[in-house]
Amino acid sequence: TSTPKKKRGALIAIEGLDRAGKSTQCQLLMERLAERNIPAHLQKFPDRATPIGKMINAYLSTSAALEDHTIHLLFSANRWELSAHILQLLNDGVTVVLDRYVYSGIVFSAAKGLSLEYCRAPDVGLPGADVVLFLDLDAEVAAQRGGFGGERYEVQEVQGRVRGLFNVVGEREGEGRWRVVDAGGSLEEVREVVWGVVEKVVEEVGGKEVGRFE
Ligand code: ADP
Ligand code: FDM
Ligand code: MG
Repeated sequence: TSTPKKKRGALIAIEGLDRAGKSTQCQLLMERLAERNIPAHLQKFPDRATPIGKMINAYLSTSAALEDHTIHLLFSANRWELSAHILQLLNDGVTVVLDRYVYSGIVFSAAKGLSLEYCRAPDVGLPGADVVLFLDLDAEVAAQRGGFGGERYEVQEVQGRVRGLFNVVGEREGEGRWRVVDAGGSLEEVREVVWGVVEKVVEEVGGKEVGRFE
């Protein structure tokens, strides 16, 4: 007799506008997963620690200028360079929580005028998120959460276009995968909505293979 196959981990993407509470909710989710003894790993994108990530950081902090396609491909390359590690974790039964993923990659570049079709192409084939929690927040409420930090896309005009594009991208993903979460509630309210979704997904992915972004 063979030992039962170990359940794989879930790939959970947290997306949303600036200051929607993504990083806060990722942290709260990691705590909840630990409480439930569910092994989990947090991966932030961009990962600014790698050599490619350092180039991205220079671009975002506006100390370097890069042509639009060039920086788009670097963001995607930053995901690809970590993809084997993410797959390994998932197959080892570790749930991976992503603070931004391909969806941010698509919409921020598309907001500059690159086509959606072009923007999604380099990410096709990456490990596919089992669920995307889109933290949706009114721009005015976001503005009340503190001023912009001065990074490249932290201007109202870009954020407005990005919000519309996130909705277009979400429609393509469909309601099964793309879950819109009202991010205007308290930390605890948002946390409980997020957990309600994640708990089920972690339970359900067990037997399924990791998908691919397409
Ligand atoms: P993001 O990673 O999406 O940019 P953060 O998690 O860094 O957002 O949160 C941005 C700011 O808003 C932080 O000061 C954080 O404490 C605050 N914040 C996060 N979630 C909420 C919430 N539900 N209600 C009020 N303030 C929040
Ligand atoms: N961003 C992030 C992109 O333009 N493309 C991407 O692929 C990713 C992952 O980088 F302005 C943008 C979105 C945001 C910035 O900010 C990252 P944070 O505060 O590190 O999430
Ligand atoms: Mg953040």
